[in-house]
Amino acid sequence: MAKLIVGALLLSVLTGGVAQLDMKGKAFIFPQESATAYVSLIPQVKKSLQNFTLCLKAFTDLTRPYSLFSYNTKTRDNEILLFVEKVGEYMFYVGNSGVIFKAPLNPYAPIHICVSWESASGIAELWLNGKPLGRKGLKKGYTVGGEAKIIIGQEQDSFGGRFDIKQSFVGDIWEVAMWDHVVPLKMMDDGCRSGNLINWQSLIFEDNGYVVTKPKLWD
Ligand SMILES: *[C@@H]1O[C@H](CO)[C@@H](O)[C@H](O)[C@H]1NC(C)=O
Ligand SMILES: [Ca+2]
Repeated sequence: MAKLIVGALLLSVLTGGVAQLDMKGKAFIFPQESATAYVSLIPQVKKSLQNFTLCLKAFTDLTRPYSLFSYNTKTRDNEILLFVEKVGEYMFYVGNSGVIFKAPLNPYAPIHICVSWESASGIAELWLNGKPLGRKGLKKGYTVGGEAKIIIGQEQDSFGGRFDIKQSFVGDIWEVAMWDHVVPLKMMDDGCRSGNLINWQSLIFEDNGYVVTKPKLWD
């Protein structure tokens, strides 16, 4: 009985709207264009990063620019940002510098996107749907700050705010995972849920505005 109660407590709200949940099989839906709907993801460990890997799955039919993942620190905008400029053009920012990866056009299909970055070489590698889109270099020698606001659904132009409705995400996002090291993306076919910074199966988050959680529609 005691164990059951502790389990139930862990699954419920922790503090101030922050929840920790196993999101396996579920997705966040951002059902309407807005400048107010977003999910704030809280990492399992707060630390600065010399290397990282980030994966997520998403579906949208937007053709305008939108943000997939926005990580800002107090002092730097776009510390980590995954942004779609237009259909098939993925912008990846570290320390407010960006590189672009161009994908074969396949609009209106769900995507599985993974990106890694290594400070020592500055090499960023981006994979889409299990296929590499190449490697580019940025911010060699840089360290990503650890005191961050991590937001999906909106693009931050300040620390946790200044959203632009015209960069908001409309659609589904699921299986977000983040690691504090470079994970070989070749192996990322299905192991996309248990990052040591963001773990979809033990997700610490706070949703704001019109965000709905439902069973995922796609693998
Ligand atoms: C980052 O990766 C490099 C290898 O590219 C490694 O030498 C270094 O120790 C890593 N840094 C951290 C903080 O894990
Ligand atoms: Ca920004």
